[in-house]
Amino acid sequence: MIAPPSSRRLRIFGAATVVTLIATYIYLRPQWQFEYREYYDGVTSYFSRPVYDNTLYNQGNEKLLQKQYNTSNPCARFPNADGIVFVMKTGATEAFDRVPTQLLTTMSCLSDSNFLLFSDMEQQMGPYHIYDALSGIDEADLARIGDFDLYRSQQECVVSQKECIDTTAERQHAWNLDKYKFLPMIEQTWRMRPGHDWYIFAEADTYVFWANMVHWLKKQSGLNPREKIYLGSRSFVSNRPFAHGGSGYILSGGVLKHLVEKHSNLTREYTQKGTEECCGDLLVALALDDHEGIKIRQTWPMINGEKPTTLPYGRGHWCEPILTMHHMNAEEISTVWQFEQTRKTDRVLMIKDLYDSLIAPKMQKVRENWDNGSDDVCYINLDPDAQERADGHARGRQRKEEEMSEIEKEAWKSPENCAKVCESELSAEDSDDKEKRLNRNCFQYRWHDEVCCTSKSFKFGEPKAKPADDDSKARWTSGWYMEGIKDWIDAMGECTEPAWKIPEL
Ligand SMILES: *[C@@H]1O[C@H](CO)[C@@H](O)[C@H](O)[C@H]1NC(C)=O
Ligand SMILES: *[C@@H]1O[C@H](CO)[C@@H](O)[C@H](O)[C@H]1NC(C)=O
Ligand SMILES: CC(=O)N[C@H]1CO[C@H](CO)[C@@H](O)[C@@H]1O
Repeated sequence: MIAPPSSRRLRIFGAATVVTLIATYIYLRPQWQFEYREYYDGVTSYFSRPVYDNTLYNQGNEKLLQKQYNTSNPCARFPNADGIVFVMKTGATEAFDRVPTQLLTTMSCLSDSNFLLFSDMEQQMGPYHIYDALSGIDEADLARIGDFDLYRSQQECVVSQKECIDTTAERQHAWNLDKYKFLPMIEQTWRMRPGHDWYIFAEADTYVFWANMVHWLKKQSGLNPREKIYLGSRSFVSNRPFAHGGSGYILSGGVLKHLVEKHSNLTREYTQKGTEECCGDLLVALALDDHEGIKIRQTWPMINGEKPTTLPYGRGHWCEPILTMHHMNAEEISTVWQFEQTRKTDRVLMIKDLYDSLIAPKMQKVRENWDNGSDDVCYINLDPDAQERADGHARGRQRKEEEMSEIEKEAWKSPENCAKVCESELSAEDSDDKEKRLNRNCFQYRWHDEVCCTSKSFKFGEPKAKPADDDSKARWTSGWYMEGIKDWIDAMGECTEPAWKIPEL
């Protein structure tokens, strides 16, 4: 049967239309996709609004912070970190609690070749790989040394670590395992990322101020990375100095190259030493001393073990730029990142800037059930019972009775009496002498159970549990002498130049 001409024409036309449509589709497809993407991006950014109210913007910091947080270009102010490798060490029992926030904030502008993640187990976190620092430990050592038991139970876990390991109960074991990671991690770092200028080693609760860090290492410090250099915040274990690990420490490419390439037995040697020593950061110092003959150069307070709420603001902690902080929980990391992102200035970030923007707006005269860490000078009821109840640290910081003023003698009696100690110290109106104003010794106090302690710096501190019975003696009361703090800040004036620390031996 032959179809009528009209229907045949229709079929030819139909076929031609289909071919044309396919050809047009193939031809236009990339553009369509591209346009679709742009349209999609426009829609998401319209609906998800990358500009928010800045939750840190408060009465008291309006001049310092932007009212809004524009999240659309987080890396705009991020420095060029070429030549720097950042190595973060964590543990399988904590990695998922701490690392994701770091990746979302401080590490979000580092390129993959700029950082490495190490733990005591190989894990994958989204697109990021966490390497097992202990993978190269000798089998015999693993079997022989009891500290590796946790390492094995982590690997034997067939569900998530949280379901196998009781993190609180295993805290000490996790700590004991931690020290064995340091030297193998240093070796693997050089093998995986050789030939860079600087290697920054830190932990998952360390905060790095990247703008300051890169500026200082590359431009300000005058340090030559081809020399053998070891920088950090100095601690001691039985008189042996080392860079405190949690604050972060820095090795030059020069020393790392020599240490790793010239000494093939480091992991075995310091696994054995690990059984005799407390901590891995100490082992690093021992290895550098034994094999390279170098010691830590003190870089504190720029490399710092405190955080905004525990920093002792005052002399030596004001115009100094800050490079790192420690004991930062995930929320605190996010907060400080947001602070860096919403500052109104690009000027070098000094310790005073943390106080001005994050702490000052929250300062008040008194806080109940609060510990502000006052512990420089203490006044305790001389009654033997009260002396017995006080902790050893406070007892050791008591002023001699014959050196006390009348106000100081009564300070232990109540929080109000304790507050008078700082108030009685020379105030601004009493002196035009700037040096005297800067030398103020009493900024804050804490009272608890007939113990009054004061501090020569001002710190914010943290809540302290309310006592079970409503015994007012058991309550922790903290207070700040706001006039004294204000007077000291006025006497300091503006920090015209950041007080960069020159690392010293
Ligand atoms: C947010 O930042 C982006 C990129 O820097 C800019 O294009 C945009 O205009 C900013 N938005 C607002 C509301 O300031
Ligand atoms: C490597 O170090 C271990 C532990 O200190 C030691 O027992 C061993 O003899 C060393 N091996 C070599 C080849 O030096
Ligand atoms: C800010 C500060 O130093 N806080 C301290 C308060 O006191 C406790 C001990 O009770 C310390 O652990 C904190 O570091």
